[in-house]
Amino acid sequence: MTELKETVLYEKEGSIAWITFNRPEALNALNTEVNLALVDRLNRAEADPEVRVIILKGSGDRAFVAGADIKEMMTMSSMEAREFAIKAKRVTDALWNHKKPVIAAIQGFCLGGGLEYALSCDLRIASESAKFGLPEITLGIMPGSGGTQRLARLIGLTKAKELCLTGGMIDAGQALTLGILNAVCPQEALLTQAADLAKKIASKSPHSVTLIKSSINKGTEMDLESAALFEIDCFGLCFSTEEQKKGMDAFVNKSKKK
Ligand code: CO8
Repeated sequence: MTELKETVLYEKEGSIAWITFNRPEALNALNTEVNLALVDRLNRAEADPEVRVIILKGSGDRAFVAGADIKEMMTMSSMEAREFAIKAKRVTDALWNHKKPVIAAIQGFCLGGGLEYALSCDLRIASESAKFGLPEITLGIMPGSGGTQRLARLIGLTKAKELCLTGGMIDAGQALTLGILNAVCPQEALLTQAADLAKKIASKSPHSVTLIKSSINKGTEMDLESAALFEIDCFGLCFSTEEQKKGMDAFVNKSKKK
């Protein structure tokens, strides 16, 4: 249990939960222990009503995550590799379906499983030094944690295929242009910029935030008609909240005072 605590750190600062991959000696490579610990930390953030936004980052300044742990995967049988990827899917599901938005703050290498986890977050900010890629093909394997799916859905088939089939890396500027990133900033500003974004979101209605995330993530997986109806249900639900009453009351009463 002590081990689990060390490979993924959890710190709460006001409304922000900072979750940190903590294997800098292995460029924060994802092994089974990290995957289990990460789900544990995400569950903890979900259960804490004070936490409104999560920021995911890597320790050290060389990597967010340089991929799944190749040393652990090297001797896996086919069935073990499948099991490993199923455990990783629990992480991407936990990020994607989390009630609270998750921001990936990325410095250095963001490769393979690291990029796949970042793609399962809601927003991504990177330092100018960040490097992105899906190098699995150079190891004789392929992305197994949503890389061929989430990346293609996010940036389109053409560039997603290029990245998956060449295994090449792109820099932060290219990732921004492709729509993988929300913003790029100098390394020293990365955590402050991520925290500022988190605070901006944390100042908004938590129910609206959850419903918007859910409407976008679930709706974009449906046909347009079903998605529009799902959005309508989410919209209606907003009217059951205190924030709707307060928000509209503040607007109307302010207008009356003018
Ligand atoms: N796995 C295990 N160890 C790693 C990994 C990794 N992915 N990446 C780096 N390390 C270790 C190195 O072995 C080294 O350790 P040691 O000092 O004990 O030899 C240490 O980190 C530092 O790395 P380097 O010495 O290699 O540093 P360099 O600056 O020379 O190179 C690179 C940096 C280019 C990032 C290089 O380390 C590299 O190419 N790493 C591998 C990148 C890669 O191929 N990633 C994809 C892995 S496969 C994958 O992610 C599949 C996901 C499938 C779904 C499952 C998700 C959990």
